[in-house]
Amino acid sequence: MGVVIIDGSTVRAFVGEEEQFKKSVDERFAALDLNRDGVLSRSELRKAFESMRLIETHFGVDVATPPQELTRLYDSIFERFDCDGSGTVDLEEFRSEMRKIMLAIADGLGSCPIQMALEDDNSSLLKQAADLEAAKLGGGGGGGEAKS
Ligand SMILES: [Ca+2]
Repeated sequence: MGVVIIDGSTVRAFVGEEEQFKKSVDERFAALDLNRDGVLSRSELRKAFESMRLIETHFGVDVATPPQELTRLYDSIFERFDCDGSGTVDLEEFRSEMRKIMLAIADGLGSCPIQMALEDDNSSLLKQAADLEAAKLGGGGGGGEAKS
């Protein structure tokens, strides 16, 4: 369990690193595809959001939300991901929706840094965003100043 400080620009910079972001999202996808059929089912995606804890922290929904409410919420998330209505989420759909979600989080955070307690979970995208920024700051003279 660690604490990181992130704001909108941290998250946006992470999403902006095309290759790194894609790699992170792809790894996430692979980890979530429990039965390894190359697509995410409704329950696989639900597990993903439960583990990312985005619902509790960023969708304005109380943690004590009744289970049927949560199910409805997760269903609506699934339908957002499943653009073509195929009943499963493929890698392309996952990538594009994760990008939108991360950017929405970035907008939500704005320039107001928040402290986040993160589980010891290296697959957390927000933690990776914070790590990326830390690596840049600590990298020392590598150029590549953040542009705004
Ligand atoms: Ca699957």
